[in-house]
Amino acid sequence: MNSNILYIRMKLKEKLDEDRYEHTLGVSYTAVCLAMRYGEDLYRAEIAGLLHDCAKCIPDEIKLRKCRKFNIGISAAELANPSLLHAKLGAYYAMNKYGVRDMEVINAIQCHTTGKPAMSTLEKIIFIADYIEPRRDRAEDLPKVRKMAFVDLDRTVYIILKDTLDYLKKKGGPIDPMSEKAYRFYEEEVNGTNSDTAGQE
Ligand code: DGI
Ligand code: FE
Ligand code: FE
Repeated sequence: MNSNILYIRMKLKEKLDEDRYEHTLGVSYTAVCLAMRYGEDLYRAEIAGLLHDCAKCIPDEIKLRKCRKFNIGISAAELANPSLLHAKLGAYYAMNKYGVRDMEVINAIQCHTTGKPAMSTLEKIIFIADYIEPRRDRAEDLPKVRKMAFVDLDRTVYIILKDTLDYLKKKGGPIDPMSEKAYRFYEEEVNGTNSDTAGQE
């Protein structure tokens, strides 16, 4: 087995609580399965899945402090809900603490919580794997979404964004404008036409 993967797992076991570590393994293996289905590099998917939540268990106050220290921009939505910063801070740590040089992997970690318009295949895979991995039990429609993930990546991204925004609106929490942008993009992608990406996949 690749020593890099073993090293990353060992470090994550120290940094994450037990449930988060289990979730991390679930995302990693689910991402690998999706990579098999969609012809993406398996190693990249495994590494991105392992590291996507590497900054999740850092207390919010420290997340804010670290982001300021490392000059990571904090948006209004992130200031209102610093938990969102685990994605950007996680991307920073993946690069600077875990030695990841592959920008595709870094980008997939960075956008895994909100999504973004026109995601790459790897970015979509990590975004989806985070939602459907076996330990997840949050959403009611998981069986449908799990099946859909192996049929149509864009439609699955759209359903997840829609469900997440519906949930956040019901809950009354602040919504990151990037989630809204991503939703509008994939709504158009699935239900209409996006001229800049038409014909992809
Ligand atoms: O880190 P995980 O729990 O594995 O999953 P995640 O990174 O997708 O984070 C999930 C949380 O993020 C969930 O409670 C919904 C929330 N979230 C996603 N998009 C937004 C958001 N929260 C806010 N405030 N605004 C968003 O746009
Ligand atoms: Fe996360
Ligand atoms: Fe996660």
